[in-house]
Amino acid sequence: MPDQALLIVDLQNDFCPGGALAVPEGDQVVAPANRLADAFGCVLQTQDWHPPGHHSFASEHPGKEPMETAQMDYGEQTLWPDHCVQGSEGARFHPDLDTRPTEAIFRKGFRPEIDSYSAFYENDHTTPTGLAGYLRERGTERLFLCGLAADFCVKWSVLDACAEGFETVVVEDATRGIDADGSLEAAWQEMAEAGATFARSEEALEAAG
Ligand code: VGL
Ligand code: ZN
Repeated sequence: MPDQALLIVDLQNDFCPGGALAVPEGDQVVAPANRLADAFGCVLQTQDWHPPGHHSFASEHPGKEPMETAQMDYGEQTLWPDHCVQGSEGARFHPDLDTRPTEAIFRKGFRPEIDSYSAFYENDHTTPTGLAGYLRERGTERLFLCGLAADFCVKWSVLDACAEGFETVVVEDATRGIDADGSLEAAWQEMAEAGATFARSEEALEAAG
C-alpha cells in the first residue's frame, strides 16, 4: 500500500452555517471527517488564520462588497467578509471535529497582504507553506483531502498536490462548496483535469486499511 495521509482543510466555525463565510452544509463534513481521521495513520489539518484587516477582506477596500474582486500584486483576488480572524471564535475548528488524531496543523493566510487558499502555496503560487516538504520527508505518496471549501481552499490544495506529484484523492462526500457563480461545477472539472481522483468516504476508509 502506498504511504498515505489525510488532509482536513479549514473545517472552522466561520465556514459552517452561522459563520461569517458560511459554506452551505459545511457542518455536514464534520462526521465523515471524524471517521476518516480515526482511520488514517497520518492526519493533517489546515486553519485559515487571518490577522485583523487582512487584505482579502472587502472591508479593507472602500466601495467594495464581499464576493467582488480586487486586483492584487499577484492577480485578481475575490474579496471576502471578515472571517477566520486569528484567535476569534470563527477561526476555531468546528467544536464537534475531533482534532486528537491530527499530527500537524498548517496555518495559512497570516501574511496581511496576501491570501492563501492552497495548503501548499500562497495565492502568489510561489510562497510555500512547507506542506510539500513535510509530506515528502514523511514518505507520503497518496494524499486524501476533505473539508472546506470545495471550490476554493480544497480545490487549490488539490491542484497543487497534483502538481507536486502526490497521488491525490478528493473525498467527495466530505467536502462542500461556496458555489459563487458556478465555481463548484468548475472546481470538480479542474480537479479532474489536474489528475485528481474522487472517492466516497467508505472507499477512502477502506483504502486507509
Ligand atoms: C476559504 C475563502 C477565503 C476556504 C478561505 O477555506 O475555502 N475561502 N478563505
Ligand atoms: Zn480566508
